[in-house]
Amino acid sequence: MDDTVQRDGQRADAVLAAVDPAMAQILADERRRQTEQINLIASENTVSAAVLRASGSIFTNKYAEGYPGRRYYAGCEHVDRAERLAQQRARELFPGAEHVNVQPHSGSQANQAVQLAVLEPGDTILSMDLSQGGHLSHGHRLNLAGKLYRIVSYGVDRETERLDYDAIAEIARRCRPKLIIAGASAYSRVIDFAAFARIAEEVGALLLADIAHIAGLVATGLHPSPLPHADFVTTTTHKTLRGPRGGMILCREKFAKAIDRAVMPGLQGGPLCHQIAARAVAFREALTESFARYQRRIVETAAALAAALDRHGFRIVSGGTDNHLFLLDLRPRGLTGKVAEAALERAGIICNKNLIPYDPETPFVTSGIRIGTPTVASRGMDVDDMQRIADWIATVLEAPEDTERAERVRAEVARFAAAHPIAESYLEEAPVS
Ligand code: DSN
Repeated sequence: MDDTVQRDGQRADAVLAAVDPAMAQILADERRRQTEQINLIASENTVSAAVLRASGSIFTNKYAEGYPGRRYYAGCEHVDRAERLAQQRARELFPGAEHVNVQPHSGSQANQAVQLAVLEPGDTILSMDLSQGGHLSHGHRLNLAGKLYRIVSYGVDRETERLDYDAIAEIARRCRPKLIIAGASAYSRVIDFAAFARIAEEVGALLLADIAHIAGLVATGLHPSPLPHADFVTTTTHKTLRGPRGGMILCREKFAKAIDRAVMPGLQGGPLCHQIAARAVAFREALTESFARYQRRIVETAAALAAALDRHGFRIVSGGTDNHLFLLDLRPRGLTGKVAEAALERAGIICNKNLIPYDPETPFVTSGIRIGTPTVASRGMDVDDMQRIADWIATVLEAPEDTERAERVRAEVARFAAAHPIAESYLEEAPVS
């Protein structure tokens, strides 16, 4: 990393420590936690110093309700440039996107905006059930979507634990949805967006593809793109895409006005200009060969970790993974996700308890854990390292209440993690654009 960047960072840390020592300590502790632990949360990642810098930039001072060239505030000339840059790079990353809105504060708000743009209260949404791998904002009963719309759910096949497109088509014919949502937070297999589009066309529904989890894979061709097929594509920018926290919508031109209105003033006021700037930086990084190599490493390490855990006798839901994540079914071990998550955390291995398909447990207990490799791949851990991580997981889950064992593993994990520092830069060569 450039010395100037390092000095700037140290100066900013010193200023924070002088103004607010309590918060400076909390941030230092969190930095140490992230450095010493192995993070297997499928939806998290570690951003570059450049993304972090833009995210914590002077744009946090600016109000910019509206869109580039059409703001409700003066002084927006530089915000306009930043937002246009983010839009232009998003179009390059996802060819075929006719319109881009980079303002949603989150993936949930991106999904809400699509719903607000094209649905009336009471309209029917067909989406994947949260308990089968879907997302809250696709229509959970306690989410706004579940309160405003009639939600009909699809899930995975009980035997294969994969999407069954004939079964989904049958449900669609019966419920005649106005919107079908394809996309998941805990599904380890390829999603056939073309099949979803055929179903949507047959029943006269619009199609929303939520690619929050797999956006990096889609951008680099490792997962089929929904773009020729879906009317709307939503994503977060902080998962496999490795940007700052936030959301984004891509859509057909004919929906551009409705989407922009739904985001602002429909759901939000001022955009988070600093996060839009950071998104632009992340998109620039994502347009490189090194990012494509990184995405390949995510997929390869996920497959290697699943295979190594399988060799330890764990049951992998659906038998494996095609993407960045997979679910372990802990019922054969007599464990719950809650117990496993806590035991692994004591050993410095961070993952989240997760419902598995047809789970008999509640969402707060669960029968599974979700494991993903975006962060470990960012830290340069490779396929060979996955055997070691699987061995640690197996050791801990053999005796989840054994705190001495957890302590021993924790020390080994911390040494290993420290040897794979969180990178300051991911650019191994010049961006392609
Ligand atoms: N909560 C996110 C996840 O962990 O998958 C989805 O928004």
